Amino acid sequence: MTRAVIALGANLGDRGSTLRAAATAIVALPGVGPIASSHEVESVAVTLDGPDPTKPRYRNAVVVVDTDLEPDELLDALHGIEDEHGRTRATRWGDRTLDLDVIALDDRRIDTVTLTVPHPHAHERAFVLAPWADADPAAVLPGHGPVAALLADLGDDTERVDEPRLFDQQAAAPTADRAGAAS
Ligand code: A4P
Ligand code: MG
Repeated sequence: MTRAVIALGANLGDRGSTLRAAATAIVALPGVGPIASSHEVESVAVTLDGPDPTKPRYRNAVVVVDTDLEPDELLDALHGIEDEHGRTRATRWGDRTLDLDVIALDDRRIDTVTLTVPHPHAHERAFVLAPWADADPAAVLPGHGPVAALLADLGDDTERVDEPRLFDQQAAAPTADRAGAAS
């Protein structure tokens, strides 16, 4: 069983509904079970040229799940959910209805043509770190350290959206629970 951290993002369409539907679809995948989820945050679109206030703003969120899928199976399943929400891939870091990124898989390091884990930009993105720390305050980004400390150093430029978490919290302290279970 692997604990997987998945970041959700959208800046086209009904972003909140899409993130909620995607979170529901992720935990409904065979071999995937819910652990925790964040509230949504909003932030300016980051493009390959930097932050761009003329682009539609993003909604982002994070879900934490347990899975017995292999990493490439999980990625394929996430691409399937993106496709169901009309995702197109015209421009790298371009506008999108739904983006699902694998942020971490336990403390595994993966670097293949199709999958890099931990996600190479996670440590420098408040729109990933803020919802991750919200879902799991004790989370640690492998190779970088505690997520809450990374966010404090970086500065949080996201705005919390006044809506419930993507799904009900299953465990109060996802990381602490796991540490306890392992000892
Ligand atoms: N891939 C490799 N590693 C991973 C991983 N850990 N998770 C490969 C998911 N995919 C991974 O992704 C391209 C390929 O990356 C996939 O086919 C997969 O095999 P893509 O989703 O088609 O393209 P992309 O998302 O445009 O590129 P990339 O480099 O994944 O961009 P990011 O990192 O997803 O950034 N601004 C705000 N405010 N909020 C955002 O959420 N997101 C992006 C996209 C840019 N700006 C943003 C946001
Ligand atoms: Mg992506």
